[in-house]
Amino acid sequence: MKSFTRRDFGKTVAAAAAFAGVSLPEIALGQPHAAVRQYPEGFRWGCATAAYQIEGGATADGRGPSIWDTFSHTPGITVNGDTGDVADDSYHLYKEDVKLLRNLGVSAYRMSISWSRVFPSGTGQPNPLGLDYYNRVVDELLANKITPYITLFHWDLPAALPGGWQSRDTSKAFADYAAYIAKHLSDRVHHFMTTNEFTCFTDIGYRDGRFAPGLKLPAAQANQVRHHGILAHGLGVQALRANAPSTTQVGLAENANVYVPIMETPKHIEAARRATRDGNAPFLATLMEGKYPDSYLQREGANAPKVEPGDMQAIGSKLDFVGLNVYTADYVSADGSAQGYAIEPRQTSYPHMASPWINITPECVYWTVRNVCDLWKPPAIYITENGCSADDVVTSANRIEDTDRVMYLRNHLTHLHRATTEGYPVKGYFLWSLLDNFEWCDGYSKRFGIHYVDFKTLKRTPKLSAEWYRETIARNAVV
Ligand code: PNW
Repeated sequence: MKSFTRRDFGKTVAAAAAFAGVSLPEIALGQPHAAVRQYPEGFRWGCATAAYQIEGGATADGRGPSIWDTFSHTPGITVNGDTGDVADDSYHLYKEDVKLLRNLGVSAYRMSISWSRVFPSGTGQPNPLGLDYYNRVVDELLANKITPYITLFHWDLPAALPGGWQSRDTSKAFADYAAYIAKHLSDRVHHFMTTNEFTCFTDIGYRDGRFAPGLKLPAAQANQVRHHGILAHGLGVQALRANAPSTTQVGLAENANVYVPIMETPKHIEAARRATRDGNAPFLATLMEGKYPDSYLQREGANAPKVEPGDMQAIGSKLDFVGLNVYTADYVSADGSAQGYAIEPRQTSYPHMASPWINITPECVYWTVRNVCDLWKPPAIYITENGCSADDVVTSANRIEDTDRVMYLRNHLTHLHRATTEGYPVKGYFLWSLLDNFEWCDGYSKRFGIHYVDFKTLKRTPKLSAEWYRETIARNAVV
């Protein structure tokens, strides 16, 4: 029997409409309705990765160890004892990865530099072979008309730096490293991000002990680690500005906690705004306001960080853009309390992606932009990461039909589209991630890529989500 097609359906609908004497809008007859979610001209579509998660080549050409090398090699830390020793071997296969980017049609690529590849001891003598690798990657991207966006620090702190982020000297070493990169790459790279996700390399690494270096410091010391993290960012901004052309765009990538009002009414919107300032007090709020919010200092009391003259001026350095990494959110409501909001409890039935922490909250991309813009009015915003893990299966036809990832992406880009129509200065979107990679403590057990990687052969295969993203980029609209 002949199957009933979409065209047949269109005819049936048209016939029914004609019978009823109504005229149908074009949309009902199978016209591409994506046009209603058209992104602004010049919107930048990209993919994101990070050095330790994709490069491998852990000891190649003089690279020094980072705290993630040490941590992942510690027995019992990562799933299956996985390490980033080989990862996707992008250190050797980078040309193949740039081809993947070109086939997607992206105009931008967010990548990070392994600090200990360039400065094996974190400071002092640079390793020219390490820098050469990034010269090759940047040149390959530019030859393919892809704009590089470079993150200077995505958690892989050189292991040789005494005391790591417990030491102020590390913030200064970061500034020297930033100056060196600016001197050598800013002729071709015009967008830099200082650090990636403060809470992950400070709190989770030094207070909770779940990420490298795996410490569980008491509050006063943990707050000082936070301070050194944001100080590194500030000194890094100054170093980039002093050593790169004045047109260079400087920002950061921050996983600001996101708060979505339970209903779009004035009182709940105000609750979400207040929660955004409180929930990001030690990091984004401090950077954007150039001082620690009073409420944060009061809350921390004697455990508040020690601040030296000049610190806050560096930390409050003006940014050209704020990059937001966003995966999920909390719902908040106005509750009449002094703080003005309550965070809604999460039911056990709330849906999530393969990583249990990615509760599916597609409104997060819209509200993170709106809350951040309403509070601090940055000149430009990028979504520097958005994406999800999924339990990908390779079919006998060698296809990966990751419809759940497509569902996640389509919904998030639909909500982000709204922010662009309301005039928020969203300039681009970087999908996490270009390819499956070393997902920190989850090792290779959680796949975030839109390209499947067979970790035995390192073969890359586009998933359905890669086809979907290519179509989205080609139309500059959600499809
Ligand atoms: C981000 N959490 O990290 C990182 O920037 C990426 O390196 C990482 O691969 C990606 O998100 C996916 O996880 C996070 O547990 C890791 O809340 C974990 C959390 C948040 C962000």
